[in-house]
Amino acid sequence: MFSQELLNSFKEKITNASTIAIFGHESVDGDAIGSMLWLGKVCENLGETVEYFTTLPPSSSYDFLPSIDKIKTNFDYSDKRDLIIFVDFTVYSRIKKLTEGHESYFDSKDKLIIDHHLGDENPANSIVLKDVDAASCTELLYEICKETFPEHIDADIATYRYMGIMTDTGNFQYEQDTVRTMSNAIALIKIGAKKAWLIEYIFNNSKRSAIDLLKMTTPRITRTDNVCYARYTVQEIEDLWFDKDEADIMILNNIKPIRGVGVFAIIRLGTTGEVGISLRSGYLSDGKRINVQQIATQMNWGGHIYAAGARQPAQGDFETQVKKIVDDINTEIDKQL
Ligand SMILES: [Mn+2]
Repeated sequence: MFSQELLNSFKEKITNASTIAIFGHESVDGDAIGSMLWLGKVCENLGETVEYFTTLPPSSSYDFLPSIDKIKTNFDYSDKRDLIIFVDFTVYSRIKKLTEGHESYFDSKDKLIIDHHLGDENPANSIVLKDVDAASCTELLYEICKETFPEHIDADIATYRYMGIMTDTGNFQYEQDTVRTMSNAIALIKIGAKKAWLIEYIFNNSKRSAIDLLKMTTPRITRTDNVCYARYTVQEIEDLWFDKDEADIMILNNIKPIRGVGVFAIIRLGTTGEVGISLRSGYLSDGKRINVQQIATQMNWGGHIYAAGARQPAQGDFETQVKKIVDDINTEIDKQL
């Protein structure tokens, strides 16, 4: 846990601010959304003005959350904000669309950063609370908040925090310290976190066009050596009213239980000339697991040991690029075997 000094400065920064902008990383997930909305609610409870930003709108799978429409993608760089908070990421490049060309604006602002990702350099003028052993940023925020704003943990906030723990651990599959994560989850349930409601909307709420999505993507499922993968273009799935988060869950739910595969990958061609790659660690026949965080780091991004992501510019024919990516993943897997 953090030093009392660091916790005090966290509390001081938030208490003394009056206009706060909270940022979540690109392609916000349940953990980033949960972290933004709950920390924002604490600040709102303290009477502060809070705005919420990320680079792309959240997946429509989060539309059920009451405050989701508070998250905006257009930031106006005004001087009125006296505190900027990054949750679930550390470096500017994770919100590149908002920071590029505006580095001096962000450098000059007081920043609080709460994160659980490895290996990032801290930006100027920031107080950083980082614990890479935390299974989710919301879990970390819960532990920080218990020490700093215990009177502000209510059932709504507990629900946001539980959502982050639940989604980042794949509903308690990926945590590294189970006692820590389960203890935090139980504490949140006691405060009133709506577990059944979250499960209903996050895990059991797919659209009927999922049938067409599965018909399209299932024949494409391929295994090459230690990688099982599927590909799609974002245009294809948008035609079926899906976004990438929803599509990935549908596809991964079907292939991830398969034993004897090192890595599951979804490779998608975006509409803006980028190829995105989602990686999940499987179980090899001997039970060994591959560190996909390490693979993603070699491919330009990162994440966590059992779930990570990467991206690269689209180059030429998509299917040829997919095969090359799969070869690269297999090469990285071989280094770990
Ligand atoms: Mn996270």
